[in-house]
Amino acid sequence: MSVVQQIPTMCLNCSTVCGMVAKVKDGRILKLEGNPKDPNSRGKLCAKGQAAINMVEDPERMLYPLRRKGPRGSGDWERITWKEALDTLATRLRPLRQEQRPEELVVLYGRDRTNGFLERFTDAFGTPHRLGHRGLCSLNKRMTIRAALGDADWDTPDLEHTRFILNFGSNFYEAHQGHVGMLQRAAKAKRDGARLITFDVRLSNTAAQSDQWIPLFPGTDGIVALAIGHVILRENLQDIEFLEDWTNATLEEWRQHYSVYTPEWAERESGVSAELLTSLAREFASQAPRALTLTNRGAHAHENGFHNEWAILCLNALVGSLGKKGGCCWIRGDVNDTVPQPGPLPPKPKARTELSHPSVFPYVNQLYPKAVSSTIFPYIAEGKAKVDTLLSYYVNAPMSWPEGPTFVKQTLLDEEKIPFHVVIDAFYSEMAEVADLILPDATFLEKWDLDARNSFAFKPYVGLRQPVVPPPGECRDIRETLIDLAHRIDEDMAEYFPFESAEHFVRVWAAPVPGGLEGLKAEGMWTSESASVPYEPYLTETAYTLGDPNISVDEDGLAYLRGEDGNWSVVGRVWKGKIVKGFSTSDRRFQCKLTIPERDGEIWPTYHPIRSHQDLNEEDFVLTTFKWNVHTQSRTANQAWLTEIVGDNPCWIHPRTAKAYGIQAGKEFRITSKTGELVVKAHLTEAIHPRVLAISASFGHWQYGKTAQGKGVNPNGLIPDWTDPIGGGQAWNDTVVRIDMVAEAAE
Ligand SMILES: Nc1nc2c(c(=O)[nH]1)N[C@H]1C(S)=C(S)[C@@H](COP(=O)(O)OP(=O)(O)OC[C@H]3O[C@@H](n4cnc5c(=O)[nH]c(N)nc54)[C@H](O)[C@@H]3O)O[C@H]1N2
Ligand SMILES: Nc1nc2c(c(=O)[nH]1)N[C@H]1C(S)=C(S)[C@@H](COP(=O)(O)OP(=O)(O)OC[C@H]3O[C@@H](n4cnc5c(=O)[nH]c(N)nc54)[C@H](O)[C@@H]3O)O[C@H]1N2
Ligand code: SF4
Ligand SMILES: [Mo]
Repeated sequence: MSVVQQIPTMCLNCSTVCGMVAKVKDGRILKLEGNPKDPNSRGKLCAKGQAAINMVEDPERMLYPLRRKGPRGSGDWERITWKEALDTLATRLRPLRQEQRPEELVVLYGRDRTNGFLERFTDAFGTPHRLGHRGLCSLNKRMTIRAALGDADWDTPDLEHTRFILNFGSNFYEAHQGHVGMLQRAAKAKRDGARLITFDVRLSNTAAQSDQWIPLFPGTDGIVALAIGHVILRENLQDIEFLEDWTNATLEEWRQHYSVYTPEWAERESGVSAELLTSLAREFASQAPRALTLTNRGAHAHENGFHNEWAILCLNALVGSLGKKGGCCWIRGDVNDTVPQPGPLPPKPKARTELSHPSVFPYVNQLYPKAVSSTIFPYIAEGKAKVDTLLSYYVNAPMSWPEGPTFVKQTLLDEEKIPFHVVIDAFYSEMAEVADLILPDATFLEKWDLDARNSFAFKPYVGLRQPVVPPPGECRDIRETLIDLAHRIDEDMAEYFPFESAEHFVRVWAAPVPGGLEGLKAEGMWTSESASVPYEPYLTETAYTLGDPNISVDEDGLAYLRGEDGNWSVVGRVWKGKIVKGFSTSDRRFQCKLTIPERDGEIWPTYHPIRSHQDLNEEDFVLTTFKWNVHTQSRTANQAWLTEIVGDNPCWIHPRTAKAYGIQAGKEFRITSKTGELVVKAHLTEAIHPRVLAISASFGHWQYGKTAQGKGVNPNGLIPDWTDPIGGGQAWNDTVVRIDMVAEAAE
């Protein structure tokens, strides 16, 4: 009699990477459940995680390597062997190295979570072009946190212990990176009496679970935050000690900068009443330090996103809740911080190109190189970068890039600009459609990884992703594909891939984890109990003492150590007679002022109105696109259990707006923008700002299998490629659209 095996692994139906246990019988997955040993998700899985069985069993999986027969994009393919496929690719790539032009290999990746393996490949190859989707996703926020705090590029709010949450455009009950860990802690805090206030242009499921939903005009989160700061300072509610000791300005300077941002000005811009903003400021300060802000793409996916994020982060500094219990905290979350990549590691390519370091984004190049995404396709199209081969992995640019179905798809079809395109995918995606060679990947339930993310338990941990069923057909784990490819390219590359299989690689990588790979195979997770991160990490004492002849302190309290070469380097700040670590910034304090290459002099968080919103007419609206709890951007649309829950994306429109245009519920209408037009179905709802139209992402596939096709619309043709000039993030939520006409009634 066959038994049911319980195999721990990690979900990857989105990038939250929850610990999971697969119940498997006779080589089939019966059920996917949460792994209670995951300190972050604590045994919970969302609907997407549970539905991942649909992904594994998708009858339209690509099972064999395919080579294009007809013109690119024609859909005419022939099956080839792995040997032919990898030999073709190696033969194409080898000369790029031999002829010293390795940068002509461009690797584009999405939310792949190979956590360093793809980088090993591009580094060993010698190309600086390992380019991702970060600029489409979270770059403005990460830039702000890195610039102002320095220690991390992401916040980990201490939701469990908080009393008050001011949420600016994070939909953490259904999206946000890490929401399964977040929302259960926020829900507990709410049960314990905490209040949650959500600013959103739409009544998201998070707004619906909040004590108050405050609709605001798009792109105005920054001035709302600045006005809340204004009230805090005007009414003397700030944490003076924190400001004076741990920010790089005096209270007087803070007061001066914030004096112009009156709640009345914020009301005129955002539509949120001055009275409400004043009372929120008082409540936020009165609950501090157990008060925090939350943000995500609602606040930062704008051309002023960097400043918005910064203004919001500064609220935590103002009331002294940075790094405090129940406040705005942070912890590094990369698995490589806990278990470093095994050697031998290739050197980092030194070349910098316009594609890897676009010169119009000097601050991004300084703080977060290779992260601007919106320049990739325009620069390739304009010939600013010479491409020989594009290798795409886990990314569906024609679906999910701005102008994806139009300009991006056309660029991908251009065989002069992109002579060869190889796609590693598990499904026949819109990216695979425009490939020359397709290599079938194993899905996450069939492959190996170590993974982790910033933990809301504030404990570093390591999780294992292991195959719970074998890959079907000839599908292969990408690690094995890349090991094999490296060995076929040349001996020098092979040197960095001394691994027999993906399992062998992960075994070597996991060796430093207590119990090693075998321990992880049994438990799925290892959590470090000793290294739990304390509150106030900036007060951590260093090993240096005042009076040491090799230590010198300047008039500003910065402590320097004289190295063996005689040079002095900053090691901390003097605080209450000790040398403490401080923040990882140039002067070891939180930065409310910054010097950036784009501007002369110092800048503070400032309100920059969205330029295209300045002279909107009556008939102009702002388009928002958003994520549902049961879908990921483009990978879940073929998972039938999920499309049964949400299988369409009509356009949210306020009934007053609809009435003015004669649009009825369920009927079609046309919207246009400067880059495209789209016919959508109307979803009439008061749960949206009257000046906003909202369409969810995840639909409108024209490939990706029968379940995905024919459902909803893809709004990305409407959304121009437009970027925050400082943060480098795509301004998704600024798009101006018009209601053009009322089309024929839908069926
Ligand atoms: N279910 C699900 N979860 C996911 C993902 C997924 O695809 N699906 N993807 C993961 C990834 S990669 C990401 S980046 C995160 C994104 O996570 P979030 O940023 O939390 O989600 P979004 O839906 O992109 O945007 C959040 C909200 O911003 C609102 N909004 C739009 N404009 C404004 C504005 O001007 N001001 C304010 N205050 N709000 C505004 C939208 O209505 C929306 O509700 O989610 C992660 N988790
Ligand atoms: N309009 C609009 N556009 C957006 C957003 C939005 O909110 N609105 N959000 C943006 C954000 S935040 C992000 S992060 C991006 C994400 O955009 P994408 O990176 O395109 O989205 P994913 O859902 O991660 O799916 C990527 C692709 O990975 C492939 N895939 C799925 N499973 C596997 C597998 O097992 N192996 C391999 N090799 N490939 C697989 C599939 O082709 C899938 O389409 O989209 C951005 N685009
Ligand atoms: S949030 Fe859901 S889809 Fe994302 S990793 Fe966790 S269970 Fe999987
Ligand atoms: Mo994202």
